[in-house]
Amino acid sequence: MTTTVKKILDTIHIPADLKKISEDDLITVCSELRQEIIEQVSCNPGHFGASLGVVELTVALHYVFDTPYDNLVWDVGHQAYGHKILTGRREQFHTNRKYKGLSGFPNRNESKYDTFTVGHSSTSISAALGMAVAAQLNGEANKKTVAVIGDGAMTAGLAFEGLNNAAANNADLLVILNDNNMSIDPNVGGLNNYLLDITTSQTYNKVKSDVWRLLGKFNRINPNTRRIVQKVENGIKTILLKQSNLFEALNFRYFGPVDGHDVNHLVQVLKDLKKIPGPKLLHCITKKGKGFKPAELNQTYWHAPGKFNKDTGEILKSKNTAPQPPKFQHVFGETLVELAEKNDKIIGITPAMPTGSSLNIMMEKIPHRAFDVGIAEQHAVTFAGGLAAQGKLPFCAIYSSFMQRAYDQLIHDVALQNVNVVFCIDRGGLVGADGATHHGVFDFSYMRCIPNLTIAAPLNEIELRNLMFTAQQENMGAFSIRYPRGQGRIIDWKQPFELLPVGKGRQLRDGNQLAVLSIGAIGMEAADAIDLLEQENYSVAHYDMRYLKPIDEELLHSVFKKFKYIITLEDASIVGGLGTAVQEFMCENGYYAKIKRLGVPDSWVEHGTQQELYKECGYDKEGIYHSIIELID
Ligand SMILES: Cc1ncc(C[n+]2csc(CCOP(=O)(O)OP(=O)(O)O)c2C)c(N)n1
Repeated sequence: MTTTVKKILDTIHIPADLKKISEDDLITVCSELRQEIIEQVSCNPGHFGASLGVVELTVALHYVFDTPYDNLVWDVGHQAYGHKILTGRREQFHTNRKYKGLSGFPNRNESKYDTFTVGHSSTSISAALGMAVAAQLNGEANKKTVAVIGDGAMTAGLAFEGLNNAAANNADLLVILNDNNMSIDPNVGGLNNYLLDITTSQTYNKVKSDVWRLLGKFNRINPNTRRIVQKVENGIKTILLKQSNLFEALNFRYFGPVDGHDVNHLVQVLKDLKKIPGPKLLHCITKKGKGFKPAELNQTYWHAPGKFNKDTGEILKSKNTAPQPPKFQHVFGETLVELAEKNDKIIGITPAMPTGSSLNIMMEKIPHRAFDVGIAEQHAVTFAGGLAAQGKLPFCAIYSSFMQRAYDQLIHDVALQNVNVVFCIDRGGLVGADGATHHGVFDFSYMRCIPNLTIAAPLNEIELRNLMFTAQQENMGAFSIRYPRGQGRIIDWKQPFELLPVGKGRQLRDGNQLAVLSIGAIGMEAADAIDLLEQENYSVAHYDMRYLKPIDEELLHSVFKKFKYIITLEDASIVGGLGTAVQEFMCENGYYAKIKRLGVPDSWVEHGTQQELYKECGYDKEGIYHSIIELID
């Protein structure tokens, strides 16, 4: 007979249940929660190391604070799996990141415990401050607000804007700095060095202990004298700590560093901090991947691994050993090095995504010309503007959805300066499991209105190489090349470079009943649909526009002269992109055709596989096939 031992975790459905557990049992709860995350993510892949690193913090926070009345705000939200499991979602957790399942990030539509929908980094301090000020205005003096932010996310300007404003507001806000000395890749920059220094610095710790020793002495003298010297004492403390602590200098009370894996100590510290009003920061030291050795040892890989064996950590690879086409990201990374070796003006820039974007290839081969600037998209773009103003040619690799952060910099610091910067817009289109926060569907629309910006999107890996080759020619100005997440289709992608004239599209297939005008790699779905239609004796023409701006007007004149039915196809919002551009052209030139625009509708698309989402939006192969037939018949 087998007996199953009931876990304490089985008794916890919501944080109120957790509060019934004795403090002595919290270590066991943490160990069970950690095991649960390992088991779940091993067979249903998602973010991993970050959630393991905050298990103790998660338990301590829900133990001490009265969530959801108190506001708990997670930064980025990729570390919130433990939070999800403790807040009523353990049973559904196997649906994490799947179509119609749980979101991989905190989401306000999913749970009242998710106070803010996230996915992009560094929003937590500002959002939490907003909540704390709202509580103040509502007269809810007992309502507490906590933001949990990683050392990587803390490198963004937005985080500092929040800190700066919080100090000015004197709001009741606790910021927990979850410092694991890692972003996805190793964290970089002055702040990272500072945090390392503060953790290990003898100067800082000496100043701190001198202050406390001083205070201890004062506390032993008689009460009257003590009152008099209290002010002096506070003054000394303030001066000494402010001189040596960045957060104290910003008017935050700084506590720590503390061991973020000692759950009992965390509980005590949080209980104490709950009683202290005003802005305060608790510096916790944690280890990314804590409790799963392979994840502790290779933290970048285990940020978001595929399926793995939960006991051994062995990665479960697909059994298909046939050669695979590369990811677009890989083609970008290799091609950039190839170009940079010949063109010494080229500089590579990534805001905190060296591995994800493959800029790490250049960082390894030509380190002095490749920069990881931290989670700082705005800075990345203006930094590129500065480099370009001095004659360099920056290739700025930024994910489409993160580029949203740097809109003004794109306009003001690059396009308006009339300098040469190449934007390699990665993860363009629907990205899949990361969902609404990460879909790169707005770039065509938000870029198309910017004067002099060239906007291109390759159909395949060879075209990506050729567009990169074209963009680094003399005086190309600001040049955006966007490509999707994931694999292309061409194994033999390393072909000799070819110049692709700016503003020129091409005909992929002739036909006479209807024309499909596509841009980007999604054109391959159209090609598949047209293959099927051809077998059924339909005659459909296919044009790859290549450039959204300048758009190929000559090509469009010839299309409108010939066709009465047109489908535009883009893996992007239909508001303002290719479809809109084609309609504008039609109206301005007095043509008439029946146009169906395929792309992302004007609504939020959640998570799922890319294919599931293309289907939902009507532009997978079948969707395109049916749209064509509907229009013709
Ligand atoms: C604006 C933005 N840029 C980039 C990312 C991609 N990203 C997700 S998590 C992460 C690292 C965050 O590091 P940290 O805050 O230290 O958390 P950790 O993973 O170390 O726990 C990055 C760069 C993002 N989510 N948002």
